Amino acid sequence: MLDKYLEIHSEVRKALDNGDPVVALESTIISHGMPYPKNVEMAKTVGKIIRENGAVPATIAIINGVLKVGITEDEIEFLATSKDVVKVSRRDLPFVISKKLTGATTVATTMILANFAGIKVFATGGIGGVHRGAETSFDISADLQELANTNVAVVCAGAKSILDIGLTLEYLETNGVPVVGFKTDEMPAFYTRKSGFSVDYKVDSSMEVAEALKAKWDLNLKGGMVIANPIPQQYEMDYNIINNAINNALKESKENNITVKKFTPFLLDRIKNITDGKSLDSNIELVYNNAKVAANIAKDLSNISKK
Ligand code: PSU
Ligand code: MN
Repeated sequence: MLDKYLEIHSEVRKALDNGDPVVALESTIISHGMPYPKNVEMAKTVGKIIRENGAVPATIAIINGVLKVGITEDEIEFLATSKDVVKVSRRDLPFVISKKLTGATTVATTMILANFAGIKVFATGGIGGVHRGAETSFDISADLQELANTNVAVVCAGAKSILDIGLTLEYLETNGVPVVGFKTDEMPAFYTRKSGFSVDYKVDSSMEVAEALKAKWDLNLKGGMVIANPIPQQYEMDYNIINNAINNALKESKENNITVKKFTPFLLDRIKNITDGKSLDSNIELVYNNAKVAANIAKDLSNISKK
């Protein structure tokens, strides 16, 4: 039945059949998270980094209603330039398929499709979370419920402070999602290495993550894991500059009544302009850093699963 909807790239399928390491990548970051042409450059480079680190990249998207695991460079270019790409979360999937639309997958939807294909590890920039003011807006990203339910590990640079990081961590705890710091005790805040919040566990190697994932899934403890990997120091932003930019962007989003799907892309774009593009450069570098860690986790997981 799945075959009717799902198309797995031959190289990805071959790796999965052999139990070789594969890393999933999302496409919302391409279509809605970064401007052209940097989005294309980022998407291509991240694939290269995963290969250099011994895994096969699988960028996930929906093209004319077909769920694609592993897309071509032409398809990346299309997703990066077309204005008609839907931002697809779990609730959008049925209609994007039935109407044969083209869509970019969020963290939640990338996890769903990765899981359909049998991919266990996914690299991105940042996950969605509980937004500031969620007690009145109810704006909590569907990414968190997906992490609670779908068996895919997500390597990210923590949660941005456009979110309420404390509430995001509480939500994940309630839903049984481990949040681990990669070589850190502290939850990173995307553009900065520190947030003031602790993670549940500090890990010092990709093997430690792989062993914990294996135990989790051997025991059918359903759901994913957040591996929070701080941005490299040389690309980190100044705490005050980035937080001023975030606060200004939040104010503008209120004035312009930006909500729901448009909210995160609007904020990212405004923060980029307020910081003269510096936030975009940091964003790209942290994705590269996550790709490397994800490839290593995928390799270790593949090795211990083959034994
Ligand atoms: N954070 C980023 N860049 C992004 C996103 C988050 O720095 O592009 C995207 C991811 O695809 C994530 C989605 O899953 O935004 C969350 O959107 P929302 O808050 O609408 O659930
Ligand atoms: Mn939302």
